Amino acid sequence: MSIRTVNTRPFSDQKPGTSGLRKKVPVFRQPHYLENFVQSIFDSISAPHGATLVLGGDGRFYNRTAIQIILKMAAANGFGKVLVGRGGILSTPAASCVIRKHKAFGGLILSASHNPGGPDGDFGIKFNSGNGGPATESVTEAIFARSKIIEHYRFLDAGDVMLDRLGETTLGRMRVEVIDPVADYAELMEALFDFDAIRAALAGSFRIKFDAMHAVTGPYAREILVNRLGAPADSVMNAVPLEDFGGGHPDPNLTYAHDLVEIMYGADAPDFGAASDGDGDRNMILGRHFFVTPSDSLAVIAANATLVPGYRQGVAGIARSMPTSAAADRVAGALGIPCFETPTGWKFFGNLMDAGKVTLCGEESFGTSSSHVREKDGLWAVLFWLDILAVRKQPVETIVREHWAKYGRNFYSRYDYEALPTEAADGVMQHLRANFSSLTGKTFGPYTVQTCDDFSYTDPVDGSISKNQGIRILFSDGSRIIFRLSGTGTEGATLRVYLEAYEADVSRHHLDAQEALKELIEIALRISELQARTGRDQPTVIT
Ligand code: VG1
Ligand code: CO
Repeated sequence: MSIRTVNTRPFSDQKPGTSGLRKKVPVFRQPHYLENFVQSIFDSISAPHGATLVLGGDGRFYNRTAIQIILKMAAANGFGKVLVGRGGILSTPAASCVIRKHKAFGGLILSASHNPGGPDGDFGIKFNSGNGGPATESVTEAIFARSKIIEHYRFLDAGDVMLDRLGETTLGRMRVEVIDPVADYAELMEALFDFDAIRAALAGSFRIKFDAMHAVTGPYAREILVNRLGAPADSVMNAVPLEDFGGGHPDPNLTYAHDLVEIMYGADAPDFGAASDGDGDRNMILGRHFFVTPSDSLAVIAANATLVPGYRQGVAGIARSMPTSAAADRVAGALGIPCFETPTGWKFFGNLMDAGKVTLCGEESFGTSSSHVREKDGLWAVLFWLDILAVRKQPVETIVREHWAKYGRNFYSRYDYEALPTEAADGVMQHLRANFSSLTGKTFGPYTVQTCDDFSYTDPVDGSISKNQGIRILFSDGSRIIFRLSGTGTEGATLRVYLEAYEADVSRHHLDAQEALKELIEIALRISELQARTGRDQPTVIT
């Protein structure tokens, strides 16, 4: 076994996006491509000799190959130990949990989240720090800078590591421990939630359906919901993880989780339905014939947090990404706790949680979590809802309607225009940037523009500034239209339009969100000239 220094040439396209580096599998399979990026990470994070690394992914195509390459590179770069999930599997929240629990220096998570997988699908990789959270912007920028000038990487010539049996082996001087990917995570969940209460509910007439979408949460959901909480085995559907997610799009929303949606809107629907994404960090919550928007879910969780053992002492603060609706702000206001508004992406929540400023955080993109880890956490959100339901013993719909009656309803929707030509998407954003200042004071039907800006965030903990995080058009009644370019797509550009309208009047809470937001949608299209500039009449996905 010998360590080789391999000569290489940089690629120019390894800029990490919202959640690490995401590319098509054929891009990752180019000679030296993965190796260059991994070495750029190792060169940028100053891990001490002998440090421990956590490694795992969502099991998609190329996961196993990438794990073997990374193990050999970690050994050649002086790591002392790697904790790797059995079969190369770790959901994103479980990886965060393992990094924290075992006090690792950091971890590498292999995932392209909800993007489709397979030989022509997507793959991704990101580095998480010792707090269990995605690397901050300064670290990801250093990795990108390094990737542009890299000339060598280090590699240990050795045979592959057996990933399917638990236990310890060595690779050169480095120890490799294959761990149960579920155990640490399941133990943490038991510490936070009242498993007895949930078990009692499930032993009665309360029925649930969880859709793992053939992605990583299958084994986690089986262990927690079925083995530990006693739900019938068929409560978990599409539970076997597949390298291509069964050809599906493992994105838990009303469009892609259609199997579950049909069940939850059908005759004899269960009381509670939920789904998670490719890497297990997203969640969708459904009641019988009822959809809970992710923004409302965060607000309901915050308002009911003290019903749950792990949050009995209360919530220090809430953080939400800028495009997420202000429903959580109203709960924070009522509780007298701060609410922070951050740019999109989980990396911005880490500093706030490390500093003890927030307990709960969430994004409109089906992400919710707390300071128990430093990632969003799909099953955690499901268990939080199950615990609330077990205590309150009311249907999901009643809980949400009561919430709206008390705090008002934030109608919300997101329109995604995927795979646009980059110039067309950039053109819309440039047009908006050039013109938004002239909108102030203008009136469109019942809406008057109060201010417009390009969102900029100053981290309250380290003072770092993130600019150009999305165009905001803010109306005097609290309604908002936001335009933002996605940082996770792998094909052309994706333009997201976020729409929100606040409604205090209970007699209007029954309205359909699309109906309630109709005028705002028209205003958004008019202001942005989106249809003319992109040639698209309809969005690809509406959530
Ligand atoms: C999207 C979402 C964002 C989320 C990110 C990663 O980013 O909008 O809220 O944090 O995906 O989610 P973008 O830049 O495409 O809008 V996932 O489940 O990778 O882990
Ligand atoms: Co994800």
